[in-house]
Amino acid sequence: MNERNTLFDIAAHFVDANTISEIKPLGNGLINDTYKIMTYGREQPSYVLQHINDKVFTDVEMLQRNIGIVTDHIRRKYEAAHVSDIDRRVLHFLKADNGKTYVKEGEEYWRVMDFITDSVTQEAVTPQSAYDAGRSFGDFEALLADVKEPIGEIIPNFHNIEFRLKQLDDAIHDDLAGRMKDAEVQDFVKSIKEHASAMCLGEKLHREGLLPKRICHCDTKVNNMLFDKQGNVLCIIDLDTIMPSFVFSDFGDFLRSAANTGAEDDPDLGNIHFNMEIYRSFLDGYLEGTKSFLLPIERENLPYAACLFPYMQAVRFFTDYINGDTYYKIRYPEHNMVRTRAQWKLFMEAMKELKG
Ligand code: GN1
Ligand code: MG
Repeated sequence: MNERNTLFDIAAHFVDANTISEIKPLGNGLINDTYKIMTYGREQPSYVLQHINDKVFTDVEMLQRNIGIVTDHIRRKYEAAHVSDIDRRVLHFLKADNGKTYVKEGEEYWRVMDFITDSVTQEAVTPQSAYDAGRSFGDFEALLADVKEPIGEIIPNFHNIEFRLKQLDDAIHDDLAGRMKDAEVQDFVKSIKEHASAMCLGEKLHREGLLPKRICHCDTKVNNMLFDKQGNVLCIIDLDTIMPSFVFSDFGDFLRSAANTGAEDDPDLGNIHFNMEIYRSFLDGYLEGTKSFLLPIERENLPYAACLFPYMQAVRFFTDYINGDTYYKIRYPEHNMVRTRAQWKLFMEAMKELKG
């Protein structure tokens, strides 16, 4: 069977196949493969078909249940508040002929959602869009503050820095790729350890009962928001990593990409600084969005969160480097080491601005 037929057959579990004119690739995500479903008589896509990466998201049933709980909850609140244009403000996943929001074909999992009309994504962050992002991710958490159903931890310990440091220790011990003899690697181990105890503050506060977990997005990037043609935020997308976490996840991880003046894997460390204008705009929007629930302990530690995420990402890239590059896709042999250096530089810059 060719790919066209396969995709049509899969889509047919969700929509009337006679209405479909074409199915074409959409976007460039690294985790899931995404397609747009075109139907007769419409210029814009009608639906989005997605292949779910079940190597990363091993419990697809939990994944789709989490997303269903969250999107239903937001929709109900919008309806109660008579928000206009709800179908463009919250994702909607279609039920397949098996009654679920996903199907399993062979060994592969698939899902379909409505395409949000007249929407665009943005890649660059301006102070205005940083404010809007802070407001939108803050609003998103506020909307989910009273979800009653349990949301599963879809990737256990995803943003637990103590766990990530333990993974690093294991990698150092196993030295699977023989990379531990390198002097730079040894230096990084030392530098990471020097900051470990300060960076584990969140986990410590949680154990002491002072810091709650809340339902967070856990992949806050500017390209995980849809905007209308006028540049207003419509909707938060990429809901796969929604799970209980500290609010630090959504705050810190957004700034890790948005406030970096260089690239995540910039080989030229001179490009990498921490942009305080973006930080302040995002902070303003986030505090506005979360004012109904954010505790003082959370608010006071937002600068810590902005330092924690480059640190955690450096630890994760570095661990993968020592393990011989098994998790992140790399484009060249030293890529994970280049990423480690770049995230470490960003960590140092954030520390200088926020803790210095
Ligand atoms: C992965 O593929 P992407 O960019 O959505 C990773 C994030 C990292 C990011 C670093 C499930 O996200 O946690 O911050 O790479 N997602 C997962 O670029 O591990
Ligand atoms: Mg993602």
